[in-house]
Amino acid sequence: MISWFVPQASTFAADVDSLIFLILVIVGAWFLLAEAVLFWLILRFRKREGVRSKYVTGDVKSEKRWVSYPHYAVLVFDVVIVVAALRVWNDVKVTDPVPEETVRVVSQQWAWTFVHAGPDGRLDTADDIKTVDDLYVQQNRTYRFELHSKDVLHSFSVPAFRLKQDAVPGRMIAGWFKPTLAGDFDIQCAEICGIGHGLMPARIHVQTATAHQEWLREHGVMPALAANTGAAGQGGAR
Ligand SMILES: [Cu+2]
Repeated sequence: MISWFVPQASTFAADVDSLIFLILVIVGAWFLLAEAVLFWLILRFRKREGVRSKYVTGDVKSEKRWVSYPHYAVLVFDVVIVVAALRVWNDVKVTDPVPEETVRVVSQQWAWTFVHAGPDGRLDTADDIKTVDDLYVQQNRTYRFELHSKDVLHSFSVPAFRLKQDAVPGRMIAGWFKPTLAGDFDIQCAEICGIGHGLMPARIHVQTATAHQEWLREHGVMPALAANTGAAGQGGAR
């Protein structure tokens, strides 16, 4: 249902959506039932001529059941939600797949800098490609990201991937994603980070293998050339 509004563009997007849908169904069903009972009671026991209201203390067992039985049912459904949530958590946060490439994501007030590994596939080498506010990745490739912040708390959020990770100054936080859908998707900061917080949108460009190779050829500096010219990852890649 969420995919009507935001496409599912990563391997775990559908799992996150299913979890949210499960919670919606369980919580929604209980909400509707509770409201129906509430309104039925209001109408059934409304004010009537000659009928005095009763003071119910709720300490009789037959009355307490109205609280305890629904409570037990809520606990059972809580367990269902926790088990489903832990399965998704385990897949997304605990068992990281082996990455095919690593990108560095650096947040600051108020922009995103991305460091691509370049043609050699390794970070911190002469052929790294730096871009600002545009992240280029290849479809169906597993990426590890290393998230940093230069100043305050930010949050790296890619709604189409169902991915959100806080960036904490002084720490490197790693995560992963595998884009499944080619296209351009929003990146937004999801943590209030100052007056320009709303002004730090970025884009992630998920490219097909051919298009991504083309992009690398256009922007990547071959290591040998970079060593000669000292042009390591300099500009031109926006
Ligand atoms: Cu921010």
